[in-house]
Amino acid sequence: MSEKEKKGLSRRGFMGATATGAAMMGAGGTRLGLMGGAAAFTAAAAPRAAMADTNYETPGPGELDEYYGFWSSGQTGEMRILGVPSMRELMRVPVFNRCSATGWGQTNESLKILTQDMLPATKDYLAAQGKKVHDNGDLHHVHMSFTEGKYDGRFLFMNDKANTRVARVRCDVMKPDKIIDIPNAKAIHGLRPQKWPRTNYVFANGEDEAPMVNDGSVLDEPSKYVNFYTAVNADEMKVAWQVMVSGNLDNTDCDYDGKYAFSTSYNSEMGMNLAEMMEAEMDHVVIFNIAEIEKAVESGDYIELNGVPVVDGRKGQNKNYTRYVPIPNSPHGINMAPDKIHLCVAGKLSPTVSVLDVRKFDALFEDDSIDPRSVVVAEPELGLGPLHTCFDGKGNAFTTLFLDSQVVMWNIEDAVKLYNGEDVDPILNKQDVHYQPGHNSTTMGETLEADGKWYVSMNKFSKDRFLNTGPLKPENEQLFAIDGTDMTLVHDGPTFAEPHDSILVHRSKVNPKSVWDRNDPMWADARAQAEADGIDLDDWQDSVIRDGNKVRVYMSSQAPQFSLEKFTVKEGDEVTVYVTNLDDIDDVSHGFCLSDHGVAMEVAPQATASVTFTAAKPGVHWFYCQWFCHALHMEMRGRMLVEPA
Ligand code: K7E
Ligand code: CUA
Repeated sequence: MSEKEKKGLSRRGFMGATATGAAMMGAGGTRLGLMGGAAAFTAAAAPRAAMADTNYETPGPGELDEYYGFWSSGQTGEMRILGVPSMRELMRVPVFNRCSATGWGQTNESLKILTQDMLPATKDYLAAQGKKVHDNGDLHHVHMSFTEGKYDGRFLFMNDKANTRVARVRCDVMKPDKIIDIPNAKAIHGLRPQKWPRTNYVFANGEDEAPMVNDGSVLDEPSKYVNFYTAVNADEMKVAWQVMVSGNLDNTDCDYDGKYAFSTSYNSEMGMNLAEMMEAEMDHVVIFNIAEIEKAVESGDYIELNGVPVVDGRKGQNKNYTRYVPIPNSPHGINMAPDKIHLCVAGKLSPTVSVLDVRKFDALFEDDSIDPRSVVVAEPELGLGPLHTCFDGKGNAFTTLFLDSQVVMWNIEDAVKLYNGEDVDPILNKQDVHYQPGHNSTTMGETLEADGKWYVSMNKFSKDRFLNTGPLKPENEQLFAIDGTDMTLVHDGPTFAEPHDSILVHRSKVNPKSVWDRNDPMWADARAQAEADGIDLDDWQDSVIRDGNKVRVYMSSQAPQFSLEKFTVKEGDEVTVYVTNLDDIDDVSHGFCLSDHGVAMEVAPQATASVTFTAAKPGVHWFYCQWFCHALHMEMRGRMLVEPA
């Protein structure tokens, strides 16, 4: 028996280094200079302390994970699905990006979702570039729809900071069904679904300030710039209302009572360069009074801008739409605890997390002479560069420390006691992570069902931790088992850009289909076109329909054959190929790839997918199935014959 086995460690347990020696180190200075941050950047590797004794089994081959992890991918623009605790990557779901494998961004079905809610100005801009859609996205935050503070397994919502969009993914098939442009706002960053009574709204932060009407009539006059907070109607995926605010907006969250949403602002100064943005010691959290804003929209106290009611919630407007709570300094993450009471705001440039008691917010709106800081009930110093906080559902919080490259576990009630002058240390544990953590998440931690079993640290840098891949290094994510106040590292692995944020959802909440329903709305247009062409999509004869210079080719796929071994078109024809996958067996996906034409798409079991292109090259062109489906997968091919014009 090996040493490892004697200790009862799992195949992953050997990585469990509980660096208790590093715990309890005091926080640094009260205010971070930029150079201090740079110096802290070169933190050494974690001290490897005693091996963990606990045996944390992760699922072996063929065993299923207990949790789904829904990951954002930052600048890659896709959503990823992982199994937790194995940390196996299960799927990549293209959303804002162009995907070679699935044809997302090329198939007619995906183009419809990507373009139908695009603003006219976006369409015009793209047309001027000879494009229909953006090829990039910056997907920071994925969150599931809620009913009464719990995940309800219907939808996932996510933002695109790069192109100011919000998307919705259907959990039944794990594909987007709505992608909308947000008017007026610039760079949607923070995003949260309403928790109570259900997700009627998705709240979305505009990060960058710009002139209210950004048509070139105002340029370098920052005093005229504004910023917008957006509430999207989550059922219709239409903007319900916006609030004009002072300062930019970073992250957002909302309460468990359905009364308030709130955002951090790291630039209350409305500065345009780094020095200006860092000037003030205090920035702020903006509190949005949902009922008051709804009343304003009903009573007409708004201006309409690009079809959206915009309520004025700027500082000094003296109305009950917003309140501004001063917070040190450039606050970033804002996270509502599942105790329904405490809101944790990470200071970023301040070593503190400010804890706000949401029960005190009513008073602020009833009497605007009350000091807004009266809602702060704790402000523990936790370490350098606090960014995001998550919860174990047992009164404890975990905050990432970007500059210290650590996670700190702390007790919320003890932090409140400390703030009230009692002699208690709220810090329970500190663990090194590798390196520079941004977001973190706990199992079910942003819901009333927070169970405090696993903790994920999403780290921006891996540095020397893996084989060198050249100047561009992978990022790193780490999984800790939580046991009381102990944290044990059980997974440590590289990922491509970028493990930005995640939610960890118990698998009982999510139940996707294995095979598409034939009548799925995804290909409603294809169905309508087929009907117009006299074809029953569920039971058709192969057809090539000519309609002027448009040609529609209908075929099916069944392993290992396409129903059409060839079709003929003329040079210059606009060709649409519809493929219906008649296989209804789990996991028998086919594809349609037309060689030398840049055309490829996925056709999962029972799906119909279509793609349109111009037959610009006379000659013989092979199409083939590009999803490995059968022993005769290579033989699954056919010819497109293009007659010269
Ligand atoms: Cu979620 Cu990076 Cu977009 Cu914090 S933000 S790290
Ligand atoms: Cu069908 Cu490969």
